[in-house]
Amino acid sequence: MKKIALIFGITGQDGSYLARFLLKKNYLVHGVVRRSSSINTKRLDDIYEPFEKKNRKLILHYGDLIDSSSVQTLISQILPDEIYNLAAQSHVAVSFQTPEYTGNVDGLGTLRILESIKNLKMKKNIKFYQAGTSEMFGGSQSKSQNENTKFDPKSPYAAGKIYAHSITRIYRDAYNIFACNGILFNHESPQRGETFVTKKIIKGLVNIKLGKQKVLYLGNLYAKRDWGHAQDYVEAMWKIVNYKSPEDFVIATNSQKTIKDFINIVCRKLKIKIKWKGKGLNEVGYVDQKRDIIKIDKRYFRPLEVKYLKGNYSKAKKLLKWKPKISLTQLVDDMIKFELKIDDK
Ligand code: NAP
Ligand code: F7E
Repeated sequence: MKKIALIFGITGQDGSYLARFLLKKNYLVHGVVRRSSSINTKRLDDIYEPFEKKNRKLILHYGDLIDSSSVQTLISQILPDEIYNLAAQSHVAVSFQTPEYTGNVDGLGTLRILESIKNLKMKKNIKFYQAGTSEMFGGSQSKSQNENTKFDPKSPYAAGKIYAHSITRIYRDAYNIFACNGILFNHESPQRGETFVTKKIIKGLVNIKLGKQKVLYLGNLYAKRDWGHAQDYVEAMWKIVNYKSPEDFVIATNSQKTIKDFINIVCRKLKIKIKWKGKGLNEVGYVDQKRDIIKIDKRYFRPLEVKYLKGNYSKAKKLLKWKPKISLTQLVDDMIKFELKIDDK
């Protein structure tokens, strides 16, 4: 019999990759879509199946993590084998502007799903995956972070995710639910949201290369991140849910770069000969002696910054036999190709 998966957050970057991954594994995939005034299923266009089609393999439903009635109704009607909670207000900077909403979706949203799973336990043992984040380590001073590293959140987003992480462990222990946390470090792809820094840099520099944009404005260039590819990371989610026992896993690449390193890699790929001068808010990236193409805008700094993240995925490597397959330079190539193709249309 086909396994049934339910994905909250199917319209996002990871949701769109996970849906494809599970369809390839012959799952029947249900996904929850938030009502929006404009179409928000763009990332699913090529796998979308119209309502009238018989034996659909991908079925979309309206729902919202802040509406417990829709969460309960969907879970009890679908009775999935596996639930992946990827839904979140996922932008760290925006979480400072919408802290209460972020806590409601990212923290309490997880509780709403777990309550439904608990209440249905007599009917079905539903497995649960919670999308945790390296942001929970925030101000960690450790050289690298693993499952035993102490949390030190630096944003309302990270605080909401720590609530979700903790409540997932509590429901696992208290009610014997197969509930697991992935603690994923940054992962990107052509489908990355346009306000995250990798996509913003690649889109901006491609536009500058094509003469469509003059300057790209950014914030802190010196934060260090551990960047992987979303395609690799959704495979890890599935492996976590299908491991013999419910556990928590760090998923990362074990390497890190600054934002400025990332810009330099993209410039090399695009054959933009960037040079740097100045410091702090006056730092600029320039070409042709004096044409500034990167400038700093203090609007993009956060009230608190997470300066240093570098994962250690040893546990996932040992127990799940998982490791990242796509390198950072391949990721950059993939993202650049996507931007150039879009521009051709
Ligand atoms: P994303 O592209 O921002 O997608 C978030 C998804 O959540 C979208 O489908 C969004 O719907 C949905 N959503 C937002 N609020 C909702 C609500 N109230 N009810 C139901 N759905 C809602 O994020 P992502 O990069 O794919 O990340 C997936 C998950 O992993 C998120 O939980 C994120 O916090 C976490 N995470 C991401 C990373 C990373 O580097 N990408 C790393 C660690 C953890 P719309 O399309 O309508 O906005
Ligand atoms: O920022 C700096 C910024 O917004 C990365 C989410 O998926 O990964 C993501 O969170 C760094 C930060 O990602 C700009 O200050 C400089 O230090 O791409 P980002 P994030 O905050 O790391 C984690 C793991 C998640 O869980 C989140 O959901 O880049 N930065 N200049 C900038 N960042 C942005 N967005 N825009 C700038 O102009």
